Order: sequence, then C-alpha cells, then structure tokens
Amino acid sequence: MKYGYFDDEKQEYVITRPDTPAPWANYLGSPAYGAIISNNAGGYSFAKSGANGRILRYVFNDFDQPGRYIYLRDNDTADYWSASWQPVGKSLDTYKCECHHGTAYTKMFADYSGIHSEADYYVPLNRAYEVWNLKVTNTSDRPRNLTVTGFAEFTNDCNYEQDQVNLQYTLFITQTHFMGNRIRQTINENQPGKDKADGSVAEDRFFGMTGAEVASYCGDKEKFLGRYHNYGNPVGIESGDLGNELNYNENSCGALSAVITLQPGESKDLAFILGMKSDEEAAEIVGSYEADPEKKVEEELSELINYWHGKLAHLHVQTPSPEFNTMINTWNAYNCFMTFTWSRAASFIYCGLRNGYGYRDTVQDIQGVIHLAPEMAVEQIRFMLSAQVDNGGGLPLVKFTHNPGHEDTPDDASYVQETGHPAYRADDALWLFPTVNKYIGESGNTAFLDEVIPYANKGEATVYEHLKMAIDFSMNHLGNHGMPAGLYADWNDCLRLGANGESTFVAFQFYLAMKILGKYAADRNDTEYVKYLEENEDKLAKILQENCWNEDRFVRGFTEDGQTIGKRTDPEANMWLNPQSWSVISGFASDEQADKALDSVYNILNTEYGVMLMDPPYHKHSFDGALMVIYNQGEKENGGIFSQPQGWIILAEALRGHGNRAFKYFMESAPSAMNDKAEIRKLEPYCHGQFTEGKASPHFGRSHVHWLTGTASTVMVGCVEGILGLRPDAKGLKIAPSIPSEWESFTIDKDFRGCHLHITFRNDGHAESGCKSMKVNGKEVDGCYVPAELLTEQTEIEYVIS
Ligand code: IFM
Repeated sequence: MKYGYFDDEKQEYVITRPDTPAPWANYLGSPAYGAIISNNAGGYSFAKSGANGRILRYVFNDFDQPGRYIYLRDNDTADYWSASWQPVGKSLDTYKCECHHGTAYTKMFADYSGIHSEADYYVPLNRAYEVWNLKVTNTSDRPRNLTVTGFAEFTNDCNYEQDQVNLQYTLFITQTHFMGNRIRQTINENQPGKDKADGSVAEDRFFGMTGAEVASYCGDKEKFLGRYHNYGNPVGIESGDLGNELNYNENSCGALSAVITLQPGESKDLAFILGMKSDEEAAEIVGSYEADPEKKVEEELSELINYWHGKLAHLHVQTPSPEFNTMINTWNAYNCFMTFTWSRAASFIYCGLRNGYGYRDTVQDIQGVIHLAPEMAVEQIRFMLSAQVDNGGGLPLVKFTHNPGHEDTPDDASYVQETGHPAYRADDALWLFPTVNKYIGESGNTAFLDEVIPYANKGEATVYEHLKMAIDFSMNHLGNHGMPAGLYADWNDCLRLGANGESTFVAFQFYLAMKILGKYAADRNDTEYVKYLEENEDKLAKILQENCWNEDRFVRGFTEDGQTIGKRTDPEANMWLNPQSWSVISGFASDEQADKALDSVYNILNTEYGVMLMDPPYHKHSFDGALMVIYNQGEKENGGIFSQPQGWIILAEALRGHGNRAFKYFMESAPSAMNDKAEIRKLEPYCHGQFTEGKASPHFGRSHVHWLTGTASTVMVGCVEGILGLRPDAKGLKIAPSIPSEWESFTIDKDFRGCHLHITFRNDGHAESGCKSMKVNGKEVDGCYVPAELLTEQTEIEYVIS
C-alpha cells in the first residue's frame, strides 16, 4: 500500500494519505533549536537539548499527540477542522490533504468545505524559534467568516522527565500572561532571579501570532480543551471563543484565535511563532513578522531550501533506478545530515535523554557526509579525536559538555558513575581510521595528519600520533589467541566477549586500520613504524587464518573461556553477517574466502527485506555474554535485519565487483523501494530505521527506530564507494562502479576539491563491473584513476564499463 510519493524535483516526500501506518516525521531546525514534526503535525520542540530544553510536550509511545495544531472554524456553521488531518480528523471523503516533508521544512495542504489552507512549518536558518505560517484561501463562491486558532502545549519544566512524572512539583510552577500578540509562559516566576536549582536560568516561552488581531486567547490547557474533551474537539474551538483564560498552576498552553472574513478567492497569511526567549526578545521576534508575514516567510523558506539543496547538490546521480536516485540525491543524504547533526538525541523513539555522543556512532555518522561536506566532517573528526583518551581508546560516551584535556575516563569511577559506561569498547577508536582516510581522500588535505589535537583526559598529539595510539590501544588489549579482545562490546552492543575473549569483527577492523596507517607511515618515511605494522599485520593474518575460517564462513569470535561463537555446527547463531562483510572490506579475505563467505551470507541470511544479522536467533543455546537473547527472536541484535550492516554487505559485494548482488541488497533495504509496501514496513519510506523484523518474527518486514541510525552513513558509503565506485584517495579519484548489469548508462555529477566532475558511464555489454576505458577531458587515462593534476574546473569524464 502506498501513502505518498517522492517529488524529486522539489526534493520533497509528498504524503497523499494522512492515515499512515506510523507517524511519518521530519526534522526542523538545528541543535540550537530543534523540532520534530509528523505528517499530522504531532511532535515536539526543544532548545539545545531534547531532554533538558523541552518546550513542547509530546506523549511518547502513544498516538502522535499533541502537536503544532492550527484549527479552522466556520463561524456561520460552527463546523471546525484542522490544517493537518489530525487532531480533528475529518472524514477523508470530504477532507483532502497533503503533507510535503522537505529539507528542514514541512508543508500541510488541506481542502475542506471551500477553504484551502497551507500551513508551512520551519525554523528559520540560524535562528532559535519556529514559525507556523498559515495561508488560508476562500475557494468557495461566498464570503466566509472564519476563526483561525493556533495551539501549542508547553511543558511545565524544561526537563522532559520532570514534566512527565514529578507532578507534585511541576503542576505548581507555571503561569501564563497575555502580552497583546502573544502568550508568555513563565516557569518558577516566583523565584527571585528565576535561578533554577541546577544553576541555569529558565527562559520564558512564547507563542505569538501576526497577520491579524488576537480575538481571544487561552493560556490554560484544561480551559482550552475542556474536561472530557480532547485535542480533536477542544471547547475553545467548538465555541469559537477561547475565553481569555490564563493559567496559574497546573498545565499551561498557548492558544490564540483570529477572526477573519474572506471574500471568494481571497487569501490571508497568519504566522504563529514559538520559542523560548526573554519577553523582550519574543516581542522583537514576533514584531519582525508583522509588516509582511507572507514575504518574510517566503524569503526564509527559500533561504532554507537553498542551504540544504546546495549541500545535497554536491553529488547528483541519474541512474535507471528511481529508488536509488531519490535516496542518493536527497533522502539518504539528508538522513546522513540528520544523524550527523542530531546523533541519537531526539526522535519519536529517542526521548532526548542521552547526555552525549556515542563514540562509534558519531565517528561512523561523519562518513555519511564526507562526500558532501568535507569541511563540516573535519570539524567533527577533530572533536572526536579530542574525545580519544591518551591510552588510545575512545570515550564510550562523549558528554555534550565535553571539555578536551579535562575529562575523566572509563578508568575513573566518576566517569562510570556519570555516564553509566563501565568500560572501554573494543571498536570505538578503530572507526577513526576509515573516517580520517575518507576525509583525506575527499579533501586531499594530508596536512590534517599533522594537526595537533588534545586528548580527552590530558596531553595532545598530532592526528597521526592519535592514530598510532589507537593501534596501541588494540595492541595492549589482545585476547587469548592474540586477536583484539572483545572488551565491554564491539560494534554489537549485545556481545560481551570479555577481556580475554576476542572479536573477529574487531580483528578485521584492526587489520584495515594497520593497512591505512601503514600507507600514511610510508608516505612520511616512518620506516620503523611501517615495519612494525607489517609484522603485526602478518601476525594477525596468521591468527585469523588459523582460528577464524570455518569452511564457508568466518566465525564471530571467542569467549573468555574458549568457546567459539558462530561455528557452522552451532545449533543457534551459527552464521553471522558482519565478519563476512568485514573480511572483504578489510582486504583480509582471499578471493576464494571472500566469494564463499559472501555466498554463505546470501544463501543463509538473505531475505526479501534485507540480510539478517545472524541466524538462527538465540533462544535455547545462548552463552552468558549473548545479551541479545533478551530480545524476542528475529528482533534487533537477536537475528533481526539490523539495518546498519546492510551498507557493509552492499560495499563488500561491490568491492568484489558483484554489482547485481550489491544492488539487490540495496533494493531490499532501501526505504524508497518499500514505498508501495508501507503497510509492511510501517516506517517512513524516505528514511532508514535501526532494524527490520527478521524471519523469526510474526511481523517479518516491519521496521523500527526511525531516522537516527548509523544505517544512513553505512548505506551511503556502500552506494557511493561501492555501487557508484567513487573512491578518492589523497592523490586523486579511483572510479570503479559495481552496478546491476541491466544498467546501460548513467551519469554522476560530483563536486570534488573545488572542481565539478561530470561523469558519463556506458555499459552496452551489460557487465556488473570492470573498466574498459576512461577519458578525462578527452584524454585516455590508465587504471580508471583520475590523478588530481588532471582535474579542471569542469571535468568531463567518459567511462566505458564494457
Ligand atoms: O553499534 C551499535 C550502536 O552503537 C548502537 N545501536 C546498536 C548498534 C548495534 O548493537
């Protein structure tokens, strides 16, 4: 079943049926002021922190309420509806609507009883407040008398949990005031200086309206809704008069009504503005929309669109696959920017309670934007290097208040107590290698390796030395066979292999890390270190070959007490995805092993909705460190189709030149490819989820945990480096696509180091990969490699696959 379509021209997803199987969301704003909005206007807003700066209330795990509601009422008939289908929820026979989710804005269009409305929701670029602009048009042939009401439900406390649970306190601390064109909500107003217990100063919230006089207002939620009413039929809307009530205790809100008359064909713009500012600033902000709200809104929306579309335009593909084009050009790319910006901070699933960045998540998220915004990426790489401890390990959780050079580490009880992270993880710092390498490839900025960056706890070092320390960390934490120890966990949060147990996945990461650093060391004539790395690489390779290859697969690892995890004869979890894909990505597997391991993945783990993380799920034969057994079979790490590894298997197949399979895996897991199966996937067809329920689940194919997932970056990398084969290194660009053999031609437009590349591919012979010839600006080059010296402002590349 289909609920909408991709408008690739406008880079919007258009929802044509509002009764979607889950709230389909969009992100507005930035960490300074963030807002999440669903296709039915549900969602919440916050300043700086989803947990501690919460402004709008939202009930998680419920039915997507409350939200940013705009009600319309026909004062001649007393009939009323909302600018989004919910909360009033008129019959879809008579109420027609569309929701357009765009890049950092959402538009709701509705037509009901001869009235057309367009509500535009956005946070202006670099501003810390939000705008809901309603353009209402009389499309009937008679004058219409309407009341338009905006409603925002404030939290009673900036801390989301306090607001929800500490009612003996929070019900007695708020007041609202009417300020002429806005409601002002104060918290702890009675406290001199309004200094909060935690030392911060609470700011007032405001909800203002411009474009018409306020006809009536309400600052008290219960008065607005009325007891035994709900958001769909508030008494203030039914009656057409908000009663000019304010709150003193209990729950506050901002509700403002305007009464307008529209002649046939006439339109009017009303802007509602919401934020958390001092009253003086609020007055200024609301006032700035007074002169010409329509013009200001238009300008602000174009500014936002230009900003985001400008970022996304740095890579544009035109292939025979609309599902691929829309993900690469818009939605997967935008998803990468959202994970880069928001980490795992706030969504309809993440309530905002995380008080920092996960090390591995963040370092991986960076990879997804490197090809579009290397200058943004490097800032974040610097930040993450400053969260590396001087022993080479990463801080498992990097606090939002991170203070490089002064942080406690997992070796300190204080860190453990504050963050809840008791120990180092085996993989965290190893993610730095591919991320730094991709950045250097994209930018050509090898001088980055010499930049001096502090460690998290004390001291500082060049980036090159930081990387050496990451190698030392793994070297100093080896297990029984001499492979990297599993420590508290590797990429798989649910796998506790322990201080002497070992992870094959981390061993492959470590192998790749040594290869990457080996190249840098050779370029710098650090010959002793090159030798050291080569020796250890060989040693590790031998250990891996002797212990981890099991006929047609690599095992997952070893427990402290010597049990092998992921043997083909194990009754459960005998086949794991990540060691197979990473054996190829790391460059470790022989050709024969690579093809066998990838075939095993295909034959044993693949499903129509993607590849399961492992199979069979743990049920009766788990071991002590197999925490995933807490999940139902087929869910999450227990045999679910975990989404992030889909990117790695796409990449691995592509690196082997298996374009058909790489693309098949892309299609199985692409949200866009599920657009007409939305009743199965349930999640938004334009963003990734954390996982899809596996074969063992009665809800096989249903996806969960929208938007904020490392999948965005791994699938992006799998597609850009793998399928499209764009593999820059410090000296130029290697092009090695692995495509479905049915593609006869496609084009890529890419901005690269200040030049624009237009690449046309021909594949008349229907191959999956391989380079027959390549011309750069008309000149044949060897090895399908574009040396940086050949780049011109407009570089034309003609590539023949077969
Ligand atoms: O790798 C982790 C990630 O850090 C958090 N979500 C789950 C993934 C797999 O366990």
